[in-house]
Amino acid sequence: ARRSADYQPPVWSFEFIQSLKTEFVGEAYSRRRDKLKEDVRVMLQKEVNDEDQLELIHNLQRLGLSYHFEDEVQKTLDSIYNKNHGNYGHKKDSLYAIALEFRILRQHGYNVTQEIFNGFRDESGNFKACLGEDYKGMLYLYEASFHSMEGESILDAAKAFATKHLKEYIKVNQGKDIHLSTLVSHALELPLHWRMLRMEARWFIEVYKQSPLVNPILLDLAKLDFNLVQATHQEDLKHASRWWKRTGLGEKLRFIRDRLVENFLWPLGVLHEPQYGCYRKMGTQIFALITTIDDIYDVYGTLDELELFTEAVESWDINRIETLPDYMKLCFIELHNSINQVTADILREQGLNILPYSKKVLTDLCKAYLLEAKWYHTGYTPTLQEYLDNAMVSVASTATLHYAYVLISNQITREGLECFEQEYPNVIRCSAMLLRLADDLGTSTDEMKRGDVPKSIQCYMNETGACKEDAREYIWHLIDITWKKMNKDQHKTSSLPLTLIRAAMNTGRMAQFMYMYGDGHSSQDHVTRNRILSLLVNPIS
Ligand code: F3P
Ligand code: MN
Ligand code: MN
Ligand code: MN
Ligand code: MN
Repeated sequence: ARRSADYQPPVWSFEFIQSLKTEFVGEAYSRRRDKLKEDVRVMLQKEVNDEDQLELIHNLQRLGLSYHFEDEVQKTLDSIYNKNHGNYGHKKDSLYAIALEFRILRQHGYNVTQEIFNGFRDESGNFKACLGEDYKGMLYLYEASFHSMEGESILDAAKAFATKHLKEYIKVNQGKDIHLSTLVSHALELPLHWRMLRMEARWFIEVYKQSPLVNPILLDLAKLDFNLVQATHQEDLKHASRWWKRTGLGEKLRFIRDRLVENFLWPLGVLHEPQYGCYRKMGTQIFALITTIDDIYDVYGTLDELELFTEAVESWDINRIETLPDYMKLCFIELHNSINQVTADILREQGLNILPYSKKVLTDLCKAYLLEAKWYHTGYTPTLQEYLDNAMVSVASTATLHYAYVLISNQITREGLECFEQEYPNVIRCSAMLLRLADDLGTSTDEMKRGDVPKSIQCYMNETGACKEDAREYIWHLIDITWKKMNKDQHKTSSLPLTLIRAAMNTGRMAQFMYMYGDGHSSQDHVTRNRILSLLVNPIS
């Protein structure tokens, strides 16, 4: 008997998606945006002290606008870094200002030491108790502490100290300063560094509107830009939805997750800027096909069928459809079609054949799926390490990032292509690990109910005898460590373009976003629905 996951039909119909439209298209709006951008550029030049400059850069980031000002921001940060580097001991700035400077500089790859916070610690090394009431300082110290690397004990202490005082603040001062309380609760739920950028921008624009210090020019630009970019996203989504409809996979394979819009959210979260439309359209195909194949391995397929599918992918021979059961044939052909199309585009444009690499990442993926299926069917529980070695491949981050790489690079190299095989560089490894750990936190309860291989939580419980709550806490601890490793290597992976490293980090953020309240990719609950409405349907007013 075949298993069933009882996935519900999609709530977003083809007709609804195709009917999406917005008034935010055309010359008049882009001219207005250009004018506002010019005003902000002048503002950036006019700010003279470091603190005000950094605060402006911080706001631009949170409002989703920094991509318009990359050169200006770089210049400003260069000058701040060159001026202050090495003299932190002499500066008498507030904790808030130091924490802000530290965070923004680290984010941009500058080498800033954790010792920058020494002035705020007493003789025994503890953060001075009197700082605990400086709530803005605590909030900024908290956010800064998530840019730490392994072994940075001052930052670990900073995180614990700030978290404690911010929790107290919420308990005692809730309601006194509504703006600050809102920011603090949001930060405690998930730090800025871990958040999905596009959703965060939408959220922050609403909060910024109510801010006592709102700058009307920034607010206008943020709203307009959000709406203009949303118009681009709607077109990308419509394009992807026409492809999905054409494949017929949603209608033919009733057991899969027919989740085109949710699959579109992944590439949207990975690279949302308007210029990556090509990646979003094609990337959605990859995410949707992978979700379909995952359901074949996890839910519907028998072990014998799964062996055949794995062999078909490895051979990349279209004639293999003869060996496959009917329900697999269409899926294999559509995988072939999409991958061959990407391959042809790149061969035409760059004269490079990526097929051997594509075949390899897909074969690795299917083999990882197959191993999980074997473990499930034999009732085997691996150790956590054994599970993770395979599960970081089966979560498909390496496969989707391979496609991100080939779809965004105009200079693909063999060295770059090799990053998605076996010896993954750290940023790729960490990205996969974040996706796997967050996915397990959000999906394993349902997976265990329907029958699936033990996931990280179950493996850990089995191995250590821990209870479920402790196991989940341990997984959060692994997420924390993984981010520290990511922070360390984010500026040191030279064979990959910076955009791809951003994509890897954003994949981690996207995972934490998708699985924050359960299985946001599959369940179609009100959380995901509302997010889709905010990101893709309703403009900001
Ligand atoms: C593989 C899946 C996902 C993981 C996320 C990856 C994407 C969207 C390509 C959606 F389809 O979820 P799932 O929980 O079933 O993955 P798993 O590896 O646990 O079966
Ligand atoms: Mn699955
Ligand atoms: Mn799976
Ligand atoms: Mn499985
Ligand atoms: Mn899962």
